Amino acid sequence: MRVLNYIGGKLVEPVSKKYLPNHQPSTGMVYGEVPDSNNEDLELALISAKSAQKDWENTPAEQKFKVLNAIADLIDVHREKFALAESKDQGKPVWLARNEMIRSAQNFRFFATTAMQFSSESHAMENKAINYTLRQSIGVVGCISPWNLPLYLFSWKIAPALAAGNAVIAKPSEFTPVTAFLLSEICIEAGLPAGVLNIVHGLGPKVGQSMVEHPGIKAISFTGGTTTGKHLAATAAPMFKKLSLELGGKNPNIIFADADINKAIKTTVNASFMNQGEICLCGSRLLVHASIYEEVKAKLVDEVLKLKIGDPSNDENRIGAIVSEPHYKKVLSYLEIAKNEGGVFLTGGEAVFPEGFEKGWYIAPTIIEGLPLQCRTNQEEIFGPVISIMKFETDQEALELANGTEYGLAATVWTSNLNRAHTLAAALDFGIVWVNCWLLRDLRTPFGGKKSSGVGREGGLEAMRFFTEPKNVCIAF
Ligand code: TXE
Repeated sequence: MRVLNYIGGKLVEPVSKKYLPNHQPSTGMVYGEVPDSNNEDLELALISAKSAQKDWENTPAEQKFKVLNAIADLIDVHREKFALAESKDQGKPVWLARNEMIRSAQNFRFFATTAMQFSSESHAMENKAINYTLRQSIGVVGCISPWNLPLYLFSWKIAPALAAGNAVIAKPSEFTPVTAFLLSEICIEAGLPAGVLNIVHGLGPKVGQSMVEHPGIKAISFTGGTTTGKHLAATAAPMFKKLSLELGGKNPNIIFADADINKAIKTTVNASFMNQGEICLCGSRLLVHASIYEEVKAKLVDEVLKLKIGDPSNDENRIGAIVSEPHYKKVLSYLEIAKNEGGVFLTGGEAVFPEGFEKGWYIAPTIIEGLPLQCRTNQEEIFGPVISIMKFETDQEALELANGTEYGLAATVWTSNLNRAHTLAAALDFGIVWVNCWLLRDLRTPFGGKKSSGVGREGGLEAMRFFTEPKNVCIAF
């Protein structure tokens, strides 16, 4: 399949006519190509975005609602096609891709209604004056998204950016471009005005970097690795560009002795290994109270050994393929690091070669124990089907272990003690805390992390605030 750019309302080839190979992770084979866009493509996207932006900003909210809603409906109509494409492109099981397509449509639907509801504040000064805040569109904004939840995270950025009246230049990951391409076809069908959304495919360090450097793009919403995020921040800072960065995590999943252990284990299997562990919210450090450590360990190992790995199109498989060869090698290198650090492997620890898919990139779900907090396995984001399990004695120790990395994205706490839940929720140094659940998402809530997990928040009104500039108007009586 040949992916095309979406510029000025049309599907177009890159100016250079150069393409990059696109691989199917489950087989390791090249099955398509993606534009290797450069500055010329970006300039064309900018011209089209700039010429469309004011009209889009001034389009009545109800009309914006209708178009964004139509996009959502069309994703629903084509859900199976999208899910199959996402699974083929990313390596995730199709059953999981189906859920993500539902949520991608929900993102558009949610921000369609937000376009209708978004309002600003006014501040009256007794008898002197009234202030009101105009929330104006920024202009042309950039959205750069990763390969782990391709359409879901792409739509999570684009929908609010459009709802807030901006024109968007978006770059999906070069590893997983296909559903963004299918989305561009849908945008045409839904009647999104030409130029309002432009999708430019290509390499992060090339066309992605140009987007961040370009003074014509006034804000960048980025989800990806922390190293890339740091680089983006340094590039954008001299221009005082508005930035929202959703970066990596090393999330703790804490199980106390008073928890509903069976429920905690069931959810922990998902929290650890869903999407091959390639979700920034996955709990990669399992912290268990010493009194239940052996029980939790045994039950968890039991459950994880039941997880089937292989062909993502087979609904019986819970674990699919790792997204790309470089990432596969990176995860395997961390297994070596863990071995060298003295980690004991309770499950997995190696690549898997399912029958008929021997050239694909599969790694067995891996549980490691016996490593201290201060080691690379417990400090660095691996972003694969790998977790480390540690024990603690006191609440204070659990808190110190949980907070003891440079990351601060999400923490999960399993307890039936209300006091403990509230105390920890307040003390955990994370942007998101789940109590007795994981990945339970309400799209209205702020989403994002602290420390090296990023700056800014997405979700609900936070996203609308990011994609608008507040202007105070003070009118004296
Ligand atoms: O992501 P990159 P990579 C983590 C995970 C993973 C690591 C590296 O630990 O192993 O990051 O993954 C674009 N200017 N996460 O290197 O590079 C790129 O094209 C502008 C966590 O594959 O961050 C893609 O569209 N853009 C994460 C996007 O950035 C650039 C999800 C993300 O790619 C660019 C993915 C540049 N200089 C990886 N360089 C999460 N938080 O969910 C790259 N890009």
